[in-house]
Amino acid sequence: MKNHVDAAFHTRGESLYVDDNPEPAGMLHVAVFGSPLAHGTIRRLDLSAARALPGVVAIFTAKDIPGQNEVGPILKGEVLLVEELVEFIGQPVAIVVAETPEIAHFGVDLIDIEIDELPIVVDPRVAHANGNFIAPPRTFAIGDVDAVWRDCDLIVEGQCEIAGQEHLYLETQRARAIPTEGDQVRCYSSTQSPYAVQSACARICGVPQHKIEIDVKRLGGGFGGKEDQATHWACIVTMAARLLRKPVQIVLNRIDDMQMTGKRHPYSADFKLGLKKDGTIEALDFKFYQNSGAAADLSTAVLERTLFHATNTYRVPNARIYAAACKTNLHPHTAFRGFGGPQAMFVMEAALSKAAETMGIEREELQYKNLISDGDVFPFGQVVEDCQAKICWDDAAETFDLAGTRKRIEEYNATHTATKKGFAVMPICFGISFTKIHLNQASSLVHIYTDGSLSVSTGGVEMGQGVSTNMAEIAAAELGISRARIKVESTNTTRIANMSPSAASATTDLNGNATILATNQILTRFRAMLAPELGCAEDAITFKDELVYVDGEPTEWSWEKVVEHAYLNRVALSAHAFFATPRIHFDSAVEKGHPFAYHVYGATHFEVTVDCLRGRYEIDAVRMVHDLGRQINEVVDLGQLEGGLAQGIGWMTLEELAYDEKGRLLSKALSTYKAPDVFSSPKKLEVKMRSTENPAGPRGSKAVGEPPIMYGIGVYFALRDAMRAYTARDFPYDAPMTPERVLMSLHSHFLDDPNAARETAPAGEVSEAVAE
Ligand code: MTE
Ligand code: LUZ
Ligand code: MOS
Repeated sequence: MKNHVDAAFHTRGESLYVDDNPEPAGMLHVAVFGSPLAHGTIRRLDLSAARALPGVVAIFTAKDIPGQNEVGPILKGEVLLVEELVEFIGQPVAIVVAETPEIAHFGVDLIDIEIDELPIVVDPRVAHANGNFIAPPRTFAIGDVDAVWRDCDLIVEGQCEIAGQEHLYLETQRARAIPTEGDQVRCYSSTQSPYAVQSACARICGVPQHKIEIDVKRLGGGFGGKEDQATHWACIVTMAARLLRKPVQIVLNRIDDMQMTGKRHPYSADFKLGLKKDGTIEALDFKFYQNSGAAADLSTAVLERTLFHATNTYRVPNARIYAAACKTNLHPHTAFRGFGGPQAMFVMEAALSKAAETMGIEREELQYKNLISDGDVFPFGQVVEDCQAKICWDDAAETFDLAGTRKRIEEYNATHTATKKGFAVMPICFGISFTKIHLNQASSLVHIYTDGSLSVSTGGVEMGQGVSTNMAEIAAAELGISRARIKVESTNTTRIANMSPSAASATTDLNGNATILATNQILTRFRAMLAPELGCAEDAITFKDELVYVDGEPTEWSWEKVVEHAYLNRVALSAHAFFATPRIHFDSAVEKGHPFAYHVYGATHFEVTVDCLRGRYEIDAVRMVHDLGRQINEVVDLGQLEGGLAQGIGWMTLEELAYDEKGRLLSKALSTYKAPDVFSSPKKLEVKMRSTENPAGPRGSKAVGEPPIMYGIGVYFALRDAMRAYTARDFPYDAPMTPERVLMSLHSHFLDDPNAARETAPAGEVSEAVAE
């Protein structure tokens, strides 16, 4: 197996990030003054004390913006710096530029503000009742929901509260801007979206886009948090660099980063699910209340993916899915791995769970019975093709002995009263393609130098997910040469124009396909050049193992000889190519279409043990079968599967964003926000990577970035399964299932009725749990 191309640099600490390059002379530093209140109008802003601080070079507010004060990625109306109205705590109001970061932060502390407070809304249902939307709500529908309820043998209803999630990229938001000639600026940004940064910087500075160059070598993690929300910081330093004619850098500290930037959207949801006696799903009616935060950001696109994934991997002939982006006074929530899909799938799994509990059967019986297959239709009109849902489920059931596991757990639970084991299967089905159709485009620029080494530039941003490794693998395989010959360049707006964000798990698909087109242009030229030399037809020539083959027979033409020959004969050694995903379309007037190039599938088993007296639990085992198409690099894929799983488990079990009613984030440091670590990882992890051919992916591969996070939902239902083995009580479908929530779910009724405790927890059980 071959490593990630950055592996050696990373392990030696030699990888360079934005602020690791040597500081340009005279570089200045920025700290941001954010609103102390969540909603109100600024009455007075006093910058005089900060201005007087030695070492403070300038303070800028909205008035100083040379161009337009506008950074909205989809909908307009999102300001970079507050003009009068503040809408969330931490919203940037003024920027202090100083000789050192410390002085800049001192300067921020000296700013005085008075705000006339307005009513603060933090609950999406309240915003919904007030009609406070980011955009008009949307509904996806199929069949006739209202007509079929009467045919259902069982109808279950419920409500879910699903928490958000902090991205917690190791590298906080940062950018460095360097003025070049005239009013031009080069900006190094930790962004997933160099073109979004370029266009926003140009708008803020009031200059044409070609005056702004954005360069991105790599990110210390993005996870969606830098798909759009890296833009603001890059704009701030680019504007300051242009105004002051000096290099300017910003590096957010962790607390500012957590307070000022948005997270995974919390959702509140209502579900109603109708089934036949045999467990077949007849109908569902879901309502999603997305907590969008104070600005649109990407919320409408995230909401769209919630609508697309509400039925997860199940056949639902009659469905009505309503979703509203509700405006609240929290930081604008944004892209996060899965992009609204995970929240939707959680609700579907909760509805199935409630149905199974009501019917007195295992959840997996209902799941399996309703898995989609070829020819079924998603509520948005796309017909299921090349379906791997049952294949993955059956593979996991057999490989990991589903029946045996259930039996083992039943036996354990029959002989233990205070600790209980639980089990759940989490099947996933995730659509690949940006749901905004126009974003499904990419380009690639390939240069071959005369020594046979290559430089590959694409719009793909390396954020740890391995896109540079994949680009190198793809180019090497297409040209039939060693990966060692290839260098994948930084992502730069002067080499690749108008690139889409590196997101939607589609980066390798889009940029890999563009790279294949570029390398094929070069190979076509080589064939035309070599055919007369070799006295053969062009299509008899192939390239493999750094050699030219004719009709499958090796020749004496090595890669280096071909390249040198091309150069001397004035054959172009560079190519630029463009790729646009074929076939996809969507009509939002009727909410139907074929938005996804294909789907990714898998099924994962979770086995947990819960200490039902203390609320603590352990994840005994996670066993995954995941569908990857023809793999490009197994190490990269495994890293994505394990990393996504861990992140999903964290979201569902530990990570709790606490806000007060004033919209203040209480958990804004790693001392109060618990992230998953080696202790919360499953004690046993088995991963089976399924390799099949995917005609829609580059070299037959499938995207892998986001889907595995959704497996994490399984741990929630495994915990619930264990808790239900302890008590037949019902408890809400709210996430995350922290140990505290386990404890309170099992025992909080004792607070109302202390006698209940004695009835349900005999002395013997207590000593058993304490002994363990
Ligand atoms: N893996 C690492 N190590 N770091 C990241 O920031 N982001 C995730 C996923 N895996 C991320 C990651 C998200 S949100 C997405 S959309 C994809 O990677 C983006 O990359 P891809 O399109 O190449 O899969
Ligand atoms: N970003 C985006 C995404 O702009 N559109 C999408 O469909 C998407 N999907 C997943 C993650 N990011
Ligand atoms: Mo990922 S949420 O598409 O950056």
